[in-house]
Amino acid sequence: MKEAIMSSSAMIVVSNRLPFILREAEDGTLHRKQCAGGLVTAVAPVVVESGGLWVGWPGIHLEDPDVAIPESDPEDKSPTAGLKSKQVLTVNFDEDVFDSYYNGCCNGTFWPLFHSMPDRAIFKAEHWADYKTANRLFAEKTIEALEQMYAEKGDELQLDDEAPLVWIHDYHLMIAANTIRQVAEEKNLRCKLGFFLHIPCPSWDIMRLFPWDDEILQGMLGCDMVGFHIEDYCFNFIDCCQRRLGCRVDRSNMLVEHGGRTVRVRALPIGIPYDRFKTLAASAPQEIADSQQIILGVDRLDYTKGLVNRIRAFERLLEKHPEYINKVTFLQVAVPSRTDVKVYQELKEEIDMLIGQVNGRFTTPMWSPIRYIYGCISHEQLAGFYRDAAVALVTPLRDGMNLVAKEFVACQNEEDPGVLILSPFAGSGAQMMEALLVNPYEIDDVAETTHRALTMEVDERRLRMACLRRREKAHDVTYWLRTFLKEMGTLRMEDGDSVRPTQLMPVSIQDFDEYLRDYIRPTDRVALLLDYDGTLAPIAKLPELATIPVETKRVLERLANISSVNIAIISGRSLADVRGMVGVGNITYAGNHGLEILHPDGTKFVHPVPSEYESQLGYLLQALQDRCCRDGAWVENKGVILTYHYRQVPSDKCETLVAEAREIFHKYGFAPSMAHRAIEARPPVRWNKGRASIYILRTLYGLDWQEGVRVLFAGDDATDEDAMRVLKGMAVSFRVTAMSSVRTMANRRLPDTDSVLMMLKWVERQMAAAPRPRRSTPPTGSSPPREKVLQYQMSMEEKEMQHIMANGRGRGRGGGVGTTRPTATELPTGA
Ligand code: ADQ
Repeated sequence: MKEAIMSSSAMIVVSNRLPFILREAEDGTLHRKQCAGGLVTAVAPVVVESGGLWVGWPGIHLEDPDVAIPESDPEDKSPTAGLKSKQVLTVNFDEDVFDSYYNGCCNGTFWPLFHSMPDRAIFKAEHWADYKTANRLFAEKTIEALEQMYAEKGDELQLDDEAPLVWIHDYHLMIAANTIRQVAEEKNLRCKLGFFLHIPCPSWDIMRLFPWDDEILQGMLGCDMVGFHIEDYCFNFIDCCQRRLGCRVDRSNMLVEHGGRTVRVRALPIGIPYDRFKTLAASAPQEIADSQQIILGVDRLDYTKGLVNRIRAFERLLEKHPEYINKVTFLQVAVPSRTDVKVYQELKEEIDMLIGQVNGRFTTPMWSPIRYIYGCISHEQLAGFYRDAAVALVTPLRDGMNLVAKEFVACQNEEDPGVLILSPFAGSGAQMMEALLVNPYEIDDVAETTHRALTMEVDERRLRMACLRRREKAHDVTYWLRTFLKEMGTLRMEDGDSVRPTQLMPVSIQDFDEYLRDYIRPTDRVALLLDYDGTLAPIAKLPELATIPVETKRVLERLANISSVNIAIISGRSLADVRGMVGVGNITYAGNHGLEILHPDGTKFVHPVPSEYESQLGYLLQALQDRCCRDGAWVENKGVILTYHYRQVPSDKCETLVAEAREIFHKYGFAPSMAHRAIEARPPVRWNKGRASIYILRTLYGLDWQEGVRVLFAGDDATDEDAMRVLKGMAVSFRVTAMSSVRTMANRRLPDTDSVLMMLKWVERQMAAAPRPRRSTPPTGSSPPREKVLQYQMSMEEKEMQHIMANGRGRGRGGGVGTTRPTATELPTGA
């Protein structure tokens, strides 16, 4: 086969099921059983020929998970026959977890939801938890597969081009990629990650019904490339990423920025092994009498496939065109599917009953209108049915692609072909436009279209079928694989091959036109609430090294001079520290996550902290210094907040050290707040960046600030989420993050501090468009304004907390409150 030659990488396929299932014989031995399905038909030959690996569930719960997988039967002619047992890695489950993951979440939630049938979807937190467990198990097994591949192929895989290609399939495994990526990076197992969704990707309106949709989207974005059957699904996905996650996207090049990477989104319409079906059709025995015209339906028995509507449409055809009685037969072949699920059992009963009704109503002594095969048939027999049918009714209510339509086309006789009737709600309906397209919900229309197909002149049939065949021959499964490899960058390129852009351009000022143009007009008053570290200044190894870029400082200075703009910088640093680091006049500074706020006019706000708190903090500091300041970890005392930094601790020592530190926090009565590779002790007061933001807005603009002020907030960590939550709906917020999976209340994500600079520049450009008087600026470096301290009234709750603190646990031994940390000059080489 050509496939293996074309790829420069070995391939690991990860799918819910292996391409065959295992069955136990009476004597207890295992054997393989083939099963029908789009994915297997398409991908198995590729893995076989390329000597790749396949990770999946074997179809039964094995008592011994290490039992040897049997080799295939020598008589086996299926696409998976050549797959050696050493190429297979099984994922094994606890039965209850599997049931909840597979029947509960995959088939009870995602299958109906992604097919835009939300009424049928069940949302349960337990199912979702088991889905996560299952995805983790698949990810772990994939890591084993990578290790096996590296052990066999050695260093050659380290080359960029040769890195193994991990191809994750379908809705069962939407959140496996991030775990694979993270562990593979830790273990230095280079690989490329691709995902393909075989079912439709629904619109944002439907996707958002799933309570954990952000985790699904971020899971898929863990890959380098995400593939769908058709462009419509790609645009739905891009839309979801933009609207739900706030990602920056490029629709024209189909790119999404997330977790500090650019993810390619591609339409890769699956094809069939065209030549194989053509050959099968040429030799398949004839089983249908020439005197009969056959209307054929072939499906898995599933509510998305529209079987009920199809049977009703056939009944309508016989009602309206009795001339077909005794002459036309509807042959429906249905593969049993998900037979242990109630809705599928009910569907089967409904179909049995409906077929009985129609047959009871129209059967004559020599003829019955519907023949119904409930079972799996061989591809050879299937090819014979396709070839001999006059009409194929492929009328799903919703379908990712639908391979039956393509297989039917491949099996046609060129001289006397049949007619394909196709639903526009299948992915294939978007491609195979020479078919007769019909809305499956319109029963009358389906009946009339079937009549039209049965009576279509041979010229028109030939013409339509020739176009359909040409496309399917050219865009067969090999072509699909080729486009996949090309998009993954593992195709050995030939003349004429070209690759579309794979990187988004860096964030520019124009990006903010789209985000903010409707929100901020030049005549508006604007409040900019900004975090410092990781937002205005790139994160550095030591706090004093995190300096503000000169350009950012200049823009802030100019913005601070515009009378309709107010800036507040709200940081976890102490007030004096953040003020010193930014060094721009005429703006509000808030330190210690807003516990201290200093306005440009000198008014100062200080949130009181419980009297016992400071001494308690002293004990904590001492204990941390004594026991946890090693391997590069150190403690920073910011007055009312204490931060334990472990940024420089080697990763293999981190876990133990962090656990020890957390224990000490708890021991002294502090809830450890996790920050960027740091743990903080904060006073037990209900005050955070959210409340501080509201306080600042109120002091700047008065109580009704929301009526006339446009607020922008930008921050990069969990403490900023407090502000984003409080300001939700009253501000546009940006989360600066390069992490692969982050839950955020922000409207948008930005990749880095440079993009925050672009946002500031956009505001400057926008506000500069309206002429207005400038503020008089205090000279840079002038002495700080005289401070007028505003007292804060402590609430009952805060008084209560103060009391708890004063009588609380963990009175350790005393110790001076001070700061110990390495200075910049003590940094290890290369820091
Ligand atoms: P399926 O929902 O399984 O696949 P489909 O594309 O129609 O749907 O593929 C069914 C396959 O099963 C075909 O190859 C067909 O030949 C075979 N088959 C059907 N009935 C059979 C029978 N009675 N005996 C033997 N074989 C039978 C999912 C998505 C689809 C998408 C595919 C591939 O739901 O939308 O097209 O994956 O991506």
